[in-house]
Amino acid sequence: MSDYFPNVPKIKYEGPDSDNPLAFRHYNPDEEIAGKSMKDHLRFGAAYWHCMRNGLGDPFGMGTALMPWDDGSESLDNALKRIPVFFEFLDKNQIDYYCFHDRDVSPEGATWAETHSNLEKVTEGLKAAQKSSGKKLLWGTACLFAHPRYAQGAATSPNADVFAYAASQVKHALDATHELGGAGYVFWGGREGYASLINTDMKRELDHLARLLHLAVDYGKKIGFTGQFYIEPKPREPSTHQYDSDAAACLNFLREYDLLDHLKLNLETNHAELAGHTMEHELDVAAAAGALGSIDANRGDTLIGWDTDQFPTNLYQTTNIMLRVLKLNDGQGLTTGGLNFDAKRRRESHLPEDLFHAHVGGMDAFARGLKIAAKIIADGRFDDFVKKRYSTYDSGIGAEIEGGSANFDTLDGYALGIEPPVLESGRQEMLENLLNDYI
Ligand code: XUL
Ligand code: CO
Repeated sequence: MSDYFPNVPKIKYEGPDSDNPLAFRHYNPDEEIAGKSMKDHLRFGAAYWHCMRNGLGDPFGMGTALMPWDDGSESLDNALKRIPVFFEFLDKNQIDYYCFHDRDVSPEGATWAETHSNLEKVTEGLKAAQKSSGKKLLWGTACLFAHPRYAQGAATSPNADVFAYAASQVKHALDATHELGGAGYVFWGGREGYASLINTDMKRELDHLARLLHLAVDYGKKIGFTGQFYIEPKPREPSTHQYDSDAAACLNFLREYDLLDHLKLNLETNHAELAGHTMEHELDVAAAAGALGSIDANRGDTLIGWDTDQFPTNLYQTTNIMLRVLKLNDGQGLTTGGLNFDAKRRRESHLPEDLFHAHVGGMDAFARGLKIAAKIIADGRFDDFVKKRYSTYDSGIGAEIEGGSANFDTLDGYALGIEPPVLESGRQEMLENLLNDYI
């Protein structure tokens, strides 16, 4: 194998006492936690767009990232040359999965037909790299937001020819995802929203967005794609209002348009925060609807109001996420989904090896979250507390309310016959202290 990262050895688990910054101190891929290896619980993925295509520019300045393997061109040749670099990175960092947008891996051509043929050629290259490395595709997606043709939306553009382009692009991105054995396919509606209602027919735009998703589901069936479709909520950026603004808005949309059987949610921490929620709120909303599918692992910055896509390092967040992941699907955890690092280095961290420091830190933060969450669940103190808090619904009048046999007349009679309710303490502070003990 060629060596694009000569300063970086293969990252190994060295245990908590290691002072080697390019070693895992907590992520030990084959170690069993709660009946499963860490790598099978965590299903880490890397984002092609951030690792290979993000030059680390910001609104005030150009990119800083050094990528000596990249000639800076939008040629097919350059696209093909990035593949071995990315797979060397995955191998050295012990990351089993990856995710991509069609336009990250493969450039637009001079014609639309050439654009499709570029993607087919790159897909062949990715397939060969997957085969020789054993790495897998967690999900693919189409970039329906960067090109100027999508300035007014893709599926929600007022222009039907743009809808046709978007459909055509998704068709080919799905073909590529299917060819690569992708476990999923994501829709993130980057431009599916509005800049102003003054010129917008919202109902028609939502109908069109649902139409595109139905067409994708139908086409997936036609080609035998058995992966999971996801929709990724995010508010605020880049439109004034995004139709997929948070988990609840996505679920309502999916229900209204009969799509809930076909799509789950891919939830991202920074997006939850921009929506004014915690990530655990978003996870609980999705899980309650049976629609929690996959996770884009990152974090925001409370002092900055945009999607900073920082690498996850906050142990409270990783613990809270893993508490929910461990309970998912009756304790099976993530099935088709994974923890995809939709995260980028800071503009100051411009050297190739910073990619590794970033991912090692994120993986160790989630490994610790996993271990802490497994211990919390095994001890059962939080679960017991919450169960007891609702125990008045386990029998008597509570069971009648939950079971549906109580009505206003019986509840009125019951309330008249008892002493005024006496509440138990919610004990929030005691539980927060307990959480600190585990962390
Ligand atoms: C944008 C974002 C996307 C999706 C995939 O904020 O998170 O990169 O994850 O389109
Ligand atoms: Co994302």
